[in-house]
Amino acid sequence: MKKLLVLLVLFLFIACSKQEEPLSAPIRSSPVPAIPEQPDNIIIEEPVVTPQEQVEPETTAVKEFRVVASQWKFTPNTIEVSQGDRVRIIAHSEDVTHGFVIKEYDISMQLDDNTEKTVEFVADKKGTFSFFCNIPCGSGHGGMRGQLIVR
Ligand SMILES: [Cu+2]
Repeated sequence: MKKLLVLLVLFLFIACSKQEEPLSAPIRSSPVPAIPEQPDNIIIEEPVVTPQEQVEPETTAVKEFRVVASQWKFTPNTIEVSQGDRVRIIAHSEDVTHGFVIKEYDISMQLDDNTEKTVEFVADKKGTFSFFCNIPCGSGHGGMRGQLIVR
């Protein structure tokens, strides 16, 4: 009888300890695979975001123009942009000191011989605007003009 009782107690003890194992086992196994899966997903999503960021600078790209001033003209003498464009004008003189002025955009640069000057602005006003030399540079100074066209 004692052996039977000992066996019964042992059986119950084993039965009870087996019930505890399945409870603790899933808790340990489930968080372990879940943690590496999440960082993997985040890493995969990040390169997808990067190409979208590369698209944005294209739409807000700067439209750059290089203007050469010389007696008595600007080359090119017409600059065409769209309203809202960010415009960069890099200008220099090939000979004597000239000016580069667009009154409506508050732009005024003195262009000394072979020294580049840069101005950047947003073409927010539509229309045709004259640019001209405002520094007396010789007999043709008065006709030294060009135009900025904002469509
Ligand atoms: Cu001039």
